[in-house]
Amino acid sequence: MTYENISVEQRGRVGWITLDRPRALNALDSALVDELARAVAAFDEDEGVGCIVLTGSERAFAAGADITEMSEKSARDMLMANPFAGMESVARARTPIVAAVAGYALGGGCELAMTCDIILAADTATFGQPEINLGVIPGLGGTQRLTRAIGPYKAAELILTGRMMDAAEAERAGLVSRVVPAADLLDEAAALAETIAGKSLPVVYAAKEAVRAAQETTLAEGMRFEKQTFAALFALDDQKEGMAAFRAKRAPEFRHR
Ligand code: CO8
Repeated sequence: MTYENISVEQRGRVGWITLDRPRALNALDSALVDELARAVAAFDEDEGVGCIVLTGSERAFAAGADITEMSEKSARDMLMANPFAGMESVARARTPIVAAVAGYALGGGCELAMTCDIILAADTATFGQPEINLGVIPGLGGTQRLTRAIGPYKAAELILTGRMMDAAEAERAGLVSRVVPAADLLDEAAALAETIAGKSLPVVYAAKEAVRAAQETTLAEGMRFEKQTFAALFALDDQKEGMAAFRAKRAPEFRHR
């Protein structure tokens, strides 16, 4: 597959997707989002890939949806032909996705990072939902995912004012799992992704799905889902291997698939 707005590479069991539209700070236009959706789907279908890293440039992970492309659209255009439908397929991926964020992650860029499972931030990262300054509100999950991630009061402040937060504040707020020096971001993301990709793939899928369920269901439903999934994993060779390895005091050798 050829891409114009992203670059794609597989290193071992990790799939790398780099947003590469520097002239617009990786702003998400429909062409970029389509390519991103295709690349994620291709890695997601490949059992040789156990984790995906999504990153941008040193200056910007993504500075939002493309304002130039959007500015003249009508309400009808936006309702009838969602140009960002591809974001939903990123959100649906079974494979865990690590967002490695340096520079701006604003608007749709922050929302794209929140579509991923883990957000690792360089100390240069800046997060925000500045749509209010454009006369709109977040439209790709910002009002929902940011609110669940950092709580309603801080999310309201950011969404109502358009204020940006730096990496340290984002980590304190719980949006970011870890902040690392910018120069180490890709190495840290690689190490994290390789660790995940070294686990049993069906168990990783199950763990991701269960954590996602916590965002979408009630506690009672989520607990039921977890209990069923936990029990079902005892049908896998990898459960037998993981527990046998523990008892034999050796490292497990998961079959991965
Ligand atoms: N869209 C299009 N072009 C952009 C965007 C963007 N979001 N962000 C930056 N660019 C372009 C600039 O226009 C500029 O282009 P040019 O050189 O041709 O003038 C180039 O990138 C470099 O940007 P700046 O010169 O502005 O760089 P600065 O370092 O001065 O500023 C900022 C960097 C602060 C990131 C600034 O560019 C900025 O504020 N960008 C816009 C951020 C923003 O408002 N993002 C939210 C967009 S709206 C959104 O994401 C809603 C998504 C919901 C969609 C729902 C659909 C159903």
